[in-house]
Amino acid sequence: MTSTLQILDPAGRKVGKAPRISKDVLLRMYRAMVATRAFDDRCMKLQRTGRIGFSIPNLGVEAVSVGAAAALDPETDWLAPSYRDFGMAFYHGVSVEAMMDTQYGNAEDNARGRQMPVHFTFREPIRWLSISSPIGTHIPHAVGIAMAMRMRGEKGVCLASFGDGGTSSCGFHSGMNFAGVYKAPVVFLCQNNQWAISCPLSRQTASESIAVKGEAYGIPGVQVDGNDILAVYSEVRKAVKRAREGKGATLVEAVTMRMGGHSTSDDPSKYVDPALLAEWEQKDPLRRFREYLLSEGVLTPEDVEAMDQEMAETMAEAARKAEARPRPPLSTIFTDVYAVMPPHLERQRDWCVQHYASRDEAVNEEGEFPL
Ligand SMILES: Cc1ncc(C[n+]2csc(CCOP(=O)(O)OP(=O)(O)O)c2C)c(N)n1
Ligand SMILES: [Mg+2]
Repeated sequence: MTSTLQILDPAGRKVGKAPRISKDVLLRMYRAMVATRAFDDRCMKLQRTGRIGFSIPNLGVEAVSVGAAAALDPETDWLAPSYRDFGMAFYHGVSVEAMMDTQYGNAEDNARGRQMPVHFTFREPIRWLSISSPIGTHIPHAVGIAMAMRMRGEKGVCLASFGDGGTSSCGFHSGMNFAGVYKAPVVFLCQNNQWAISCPLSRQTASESIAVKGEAYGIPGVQVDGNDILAVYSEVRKAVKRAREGKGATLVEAVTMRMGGHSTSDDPSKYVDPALLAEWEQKDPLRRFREYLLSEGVLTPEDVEAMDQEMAETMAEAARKAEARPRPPLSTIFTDVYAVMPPHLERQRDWCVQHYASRDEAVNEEGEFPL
């Protein structure tokens, strides 16, 4: 039987052996969780008021992303995250402005608006593989990154994060199998939030747990309480250490609950029992960690209030700035594919920009598209 590691109970009391973490890192973890919740809240409001097109609720799953991110070393490691991992970016110090630029798909967005909102890509402060919409395709990519690092003699580890639905993808099986055979320095993190859009876990797998699936590939699988950031951190840190020492991959299943919809295009009230949400609200990961930090004297009630206010203002300000930035010029849909653009693409680009300008569709000389 799979057992679930818990270090903090839902009231934030220590019930297991807490990993040694400095006060600075504990505070950094807490800040990243608060930032995630505030960013999520602002993005939901921006989408509901028609300012951005789309977002992915991260409510309730913050401890998984932040706890795992805190176990990685940005000097050496890679992240291959899912779209429900805002906390990984915040923990590693990605700026709120850079995140908001992607939400708006403006000219400063790293993907220049060619990805959907939430599909972040960053080169720094940590190497972050561009998020892919197809479920599970990034899992073998992560194994490939890990293998490449090993072949180059680098000490890095790659962490792939995916959902419970992702474990039914071909990418999950081929990635896990390859990593098992070759002992790739990779960590598989499954955010088991009970749903794949409206498909419940009971329809996703007949296995007793996700963690147990590791066994079939010769990979250790562990299950942690995903609303307990210390439990997530503790197991992912062990998995990272193992991978770095050349002992191969680990599958970490973090059991949590998606407290919002799948995306802003979803209406979970059609299929989620409110009683289930009420039950999980009692296990809220942010409140749990806050209670622990207050009881340990790492935080004061005044710090909590000041940080909540600071984050809400930071998110609103970043949204104002991102909204004021220009859209990417139309011509950029032709860039960033070839190092040297082939002549036929140059001709198509020139035709495209001139065509829209000639139709008087408010395209400026930069070719900015009238969305
Ligand atoms: C290959 C593929 N099939 C279907 C979809 C449609 N789709 C988008 S998200 C999603 C659910 C994924 O669930 P899970 O892996 O549990 O992640 P979660 O959204 O819960 O974080 C599905 C089916 C897709 N993007 N890619
Ligand atoms: Mg899921």
